[in-house]
Formats: sequence, structure tokens, C-alpha cells
Amino acid sequence: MNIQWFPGHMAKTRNLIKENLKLIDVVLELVDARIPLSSKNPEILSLCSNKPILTLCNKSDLADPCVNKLWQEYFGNKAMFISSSSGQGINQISGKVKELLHDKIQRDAERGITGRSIKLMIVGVPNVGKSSFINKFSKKAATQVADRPGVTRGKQWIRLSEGFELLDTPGVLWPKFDDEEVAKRLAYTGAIKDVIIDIEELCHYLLEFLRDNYPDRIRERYKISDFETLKGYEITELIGRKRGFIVSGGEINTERAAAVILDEFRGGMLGRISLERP
Ligand SMILES: Nc1nc2c(ncn2[C@@H]2O[C@H](COP(=O)(O)OP(=O)(O)O)[C@@H](O)[C@H]2O)c(=O)[nH]1
Ligand SMILES: [Mg+2]
Repeated sequence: MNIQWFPGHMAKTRNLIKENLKLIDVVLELVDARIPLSSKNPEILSLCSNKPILTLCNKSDLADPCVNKLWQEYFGNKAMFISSSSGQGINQISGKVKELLHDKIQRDAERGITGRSIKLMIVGVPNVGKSSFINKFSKKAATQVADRPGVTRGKQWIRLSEGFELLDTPGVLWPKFDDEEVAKRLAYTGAIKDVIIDIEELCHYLLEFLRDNYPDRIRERYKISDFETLKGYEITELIGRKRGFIVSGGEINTERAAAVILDEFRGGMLGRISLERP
């Protein structure tokens, strides 16, 4: 379904990550807090084999805070909710990483190994915020970018405070493509390009989800009512009419309406919404 991930590309990414992993103590797996499961790479566990993984649910500022709480209970202490745009939660990451490595740090100390830096790598599917995260995380804590000789040429380590080092290039993982529901959720959040899924169809499904889960948001944003029993395409028409998206002949320009609705959803104008619950 997602044309940018043909098998050759996947094999290349897989090898690249495997190679980098040798140097890494903890993998930071970025997912989208609005769709924590759908935005996970299907092979993350086998890809990272024996390395500890800390799941960072990014864009938590766009997700429903009540649903974030449910996910936090579901994941337990293996996940954190953060926002790479506001910086929320970023300061707690280093403490969490040390917690995850507690046994290893203790073992090392008993053997007299101290002062080793803890090496981190970011992985995640497209558009979850990897670049934004690296930017924010390193600005908060970076002292310098080190070009380390001896490892793969050109590999850059960002030296952070408290003895952390972060690989400056993220591992770009492929999303799940076998499940249509998952593909739709990825498309709503912008992880899969619209060319792959018809935007009107996408909008209809989104409106039906909102009708069932967040009806007040539709009411407030689009000033429409009596849509609770309507189908997605009928709600699109209602909104299109309200907004005056009319073509000559008096028909509603549903394509334009769908594009605007999706844009507004992605821009956070419908408020904080989670598309997936535990
Ligand atoms: N609201 C919000 N937007 C974010 C956050 N993190 C990233 N973004 C936005 O998501 C989009 C993709 O981010 P980017 O860092 O390029 O993702 P990447 O493809 O994983 O590197 C950009 O428009 C970012 O501004 C976040 O925590 N909150
Ligand atoms: Mg990027």
C-alpha cells in the first residue's frame, strides 16, 4: 500500500539499524500518541532483539489527555508521553533510561567500569517527529556534536549532559501496510501520503469516527447539528454547504470540503483527539 517501502528499501533500512544497534544501549522508539499501536513498526521487537526499548509517545499535545492516561496504564513504565514541539516530558527521559539500565550500570560499576557514556538511537515510522525530537532533546541537553573516529564514517554523536550520547540520524522504519484500518489512521496523522488513499473516503471515515467519539468537536467547529445518524459523506456535504463550498449548478464541492476537514484535523483545530484506545 505504501509505495515508498518496496522490499529493497526495507532490507537496506533493516541492515542499517542492525549495524547501528551494536553501538546502542537503549533504543528510543518514537510513536504517535494519537495512534500508539498503528504507528509502531511491526518488526520493532525482532529488529532490536536484545536491546532495551523505551517507547516515546510523541505529539501527546495533539492527543486526548484522558486517552493518554489509558495508554500509560496499558504500557506501564515502558512508555512515556512527550511533545517534541512543546518539550513536555523531554526532561524525564534521561532518568527513565537510567532506570532501564539500572542493572547494567550496577554490574559495570562492580567491575570497575565507570564513566562510560550511554548511547541512544531514535527509531520510528515517517512523520512521527524523529527530527523534531532530536532537535528538541539535544537543544535541552547538548554540549557538542562529536564526530567519532573508529565507527562507521560520518556517524555523528550528539553529546548530551549526564553522560548521554545520541545518534544524530534516526532509524526510519516502515509502517504496517497489511491492515486497512491501520493505513487509514496513519493517513489521518499524515504518516502515509494522501495519494495512496482517496481523501474523500478518508474524510468520511474520520467524520464517522468523530461522530461516534467526539461529536461535540464537530458541533463546535462546524456549527452543524442533527448529524448523529448521518453517514460520513452526508456530514461532509453538510459541512461543505455550511462553509459555502458550492460549485456552479449549486452542487457541493465535497472534494474541497474533505481536504479542508482533513487539514483542520491535522492542524489540531478540532482539539486534542486520539484515534486509538487500548
Ligand atoms: N503538535 C506536535 N507536532 C509535532 C510534534 N513532533 C513533531 N511534530 C510535527 O510533525 C511533523 C513531522 O515531524 P518530523 O520531525 O519531520 O518527523 P520525522 O519524519 O519523524 O522526522 C512536523 O510538522 C513537526 O512539526 C509534537 O510533539 N507535537
Ligand atoms: Mg525527519
